[in-house]
Amino acid sequence: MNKQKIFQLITQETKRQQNSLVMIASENYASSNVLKAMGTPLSNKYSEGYPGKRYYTGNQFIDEIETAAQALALKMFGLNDKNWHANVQPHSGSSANLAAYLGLLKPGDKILALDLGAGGHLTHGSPVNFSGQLFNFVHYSVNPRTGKFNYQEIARITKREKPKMIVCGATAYTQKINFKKFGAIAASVNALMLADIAHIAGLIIAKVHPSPFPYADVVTSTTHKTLRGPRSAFIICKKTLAKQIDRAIFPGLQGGPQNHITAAKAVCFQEALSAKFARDQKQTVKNAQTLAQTLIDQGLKLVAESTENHLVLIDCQNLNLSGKQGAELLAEAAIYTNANMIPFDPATPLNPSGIRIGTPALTTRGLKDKEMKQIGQWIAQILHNPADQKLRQQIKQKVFHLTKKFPLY
Ligand code: DSN
Repeated sequence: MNKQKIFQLITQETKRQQNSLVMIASENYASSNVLKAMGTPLSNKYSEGYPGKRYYTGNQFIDEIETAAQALALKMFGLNDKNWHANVQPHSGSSANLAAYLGLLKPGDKILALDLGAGGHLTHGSPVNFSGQLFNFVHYSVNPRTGKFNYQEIARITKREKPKMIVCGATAYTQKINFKKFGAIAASVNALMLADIAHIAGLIIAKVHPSPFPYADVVTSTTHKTLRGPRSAFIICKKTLAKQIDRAIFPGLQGGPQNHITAAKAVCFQEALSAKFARDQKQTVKNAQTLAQTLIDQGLKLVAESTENHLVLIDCQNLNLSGKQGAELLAEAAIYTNANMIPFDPATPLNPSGIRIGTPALTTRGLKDKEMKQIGQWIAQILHNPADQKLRQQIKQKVFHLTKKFPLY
């Protein structure tokens, strides 16, 4: 395939994003300035090490950029650099989590985390992931009746298992996480607490979700979900753990940092301090709640029957289709979501019973309650009428008209 074809495909993908409803809960649109920072000659530079301690010369400007990104990372969460430390070099949420485990624990140590099927992440101890292969993970789940955390039960499991670390954070949990309670549970057995806030970082910064600070010892996050930055990650830890975390990232897991991405993170962190960002995060939750209510009104069943954050999880078990079939039908109408496990799912991860739907990307584009109601009705119509291909084509046309009103870039 030649270069021209690659650029053609980039244009086609950009158009797909423009002409469709991006409702994958972990996706968002980075700003033009974030994209601009990524496409710069900073990508050419090697900078193994940390600001002021590099293995290559010529890093005077890179040092300034990385130091600014570290300071902004702390500022977003209202933290000072006397007690807290930011490492902005992790390439992904997965490497951030692995660095936290490898930096603070020994292979084989016991870690308590949320079960993948109940909304946890692969790096929270799945047996097919390095986390599950290197560490002794035990899991908590949600209450089967409510779909929500039962903190007393988590405390009971903690007392029984005595883990060295507790991980709180999720990829498909629709309720607020009580980090204060998790902190007390971890302290009761002297365990470290890791908060993986990849999905909810933006909501926390805007104060529409409780903060994991000061309860967590270490916090990991991606930068491209509600936070709306480049595809990457960061770690914030207590200052006392800084050396262990820094060493785990470099030279432990990674080589040279991606300096163009570090610059894009600094731009994104600056944007996250704006009043507009905070307004958008509030609207993201409001949009998810409007969407949830519309879906319920249209006869669909939601896990936990509500949402308190940016996503809803449809339980397809009473419909005549699996979550995967449902997500594929929605995609035919240019509504992009993903099939997802629901708690205690009797189906398999490849063909699970749930559909996860998020509002961050559409909120960034400016869609509000009125549009959410309309989209909720389209989603319900499609899921209630899986045999009606004409309906999906009609809705696709309507989606196209709607998206034209909310241009990208
Ligand atoms: N893939 C991300 C998500 O969709 O939640 C988590 O890594």
